[in-house]
Amino acid sequence: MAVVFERPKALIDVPTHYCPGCTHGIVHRLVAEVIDEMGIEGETIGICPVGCSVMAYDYFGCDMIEAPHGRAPAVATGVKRTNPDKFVFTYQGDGDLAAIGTAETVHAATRGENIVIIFINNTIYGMTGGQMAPTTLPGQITQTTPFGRDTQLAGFPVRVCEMLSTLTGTAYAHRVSVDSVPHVRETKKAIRKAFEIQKAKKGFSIIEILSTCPTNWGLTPSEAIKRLRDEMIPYYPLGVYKDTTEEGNK
Ligand SMILES: Cc1ncc(C[n+]2csc(CCOP(=O)(O)OP(=O)(O)O)c2C)c(N)n1
Ligand code: SF4
Repeated sequence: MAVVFERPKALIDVPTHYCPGCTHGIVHRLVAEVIDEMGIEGETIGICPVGCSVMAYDYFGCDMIEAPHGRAPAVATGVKRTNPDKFVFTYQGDGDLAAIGTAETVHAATRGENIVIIFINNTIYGMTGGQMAPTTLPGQITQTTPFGRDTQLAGFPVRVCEMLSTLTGTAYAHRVSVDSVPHVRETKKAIRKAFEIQKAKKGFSIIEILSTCPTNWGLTPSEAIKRLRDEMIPYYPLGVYKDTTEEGNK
């Protein structure tokens, strides 16, 4: 019988700790599939964040390093500069990347570091129990915004791809989603393109992936997908924000 679906080799065959319906698992699979297809598992070094994906080093078969909270782009910078022939990626949540790690992210982008950032935007701090993140939507109820995010008090959500696309050092900034099969396929293509950009030594790539946190949103997995589609995508439009490999977009 023809095999139509199997676990990517770059993912270790262990159960993950992610909650049922959490889309971290989908994104892990896509990154692993790209590593398999490019045949680069032995040449890839991933940098884990602090957040729900802190233990991604237990799941990816390539070399993995744990960075202090928010510092993954700085660690990736050092790893890539000392190992320029390796593929280096970070895997970060929105608390890690857009709160405590804002400076590291912005400066790695503006330096044009030749790394790939996989950015999971689930509009909340998942690991610590559901506090407001910089990406929390206006009106969204979290543990620290029990009456909904008040923009007068807590400001407005950060649109990371839009912000980083203004920086000359950014080669590729693309926002995707994992709410449907076509969008999952598009996400994989974007991840592959980012790794190809690194291979071609063209610089900094960020793939922002709109994701779910059913546990801290207080929703079932299918309700969480619906929220992603109905509430997150309108606020965070999908698309390519910068692509210096395209003519006329430098
Ligand atoms: C220096 C430091 N400050 C705060 C924390 C607590 N902390 C752990 S994970 C986290 C936020 C994680 O949220 P996010 O990056 O959005 O990832 P998710 O868990 O949603 O995937 C925080 C604040 C910490 N571990 N270290
Ligand atoms: S707390 Fe949220 S982000 Fe973390 S594993 Fe559970 S569903 Fe996923």
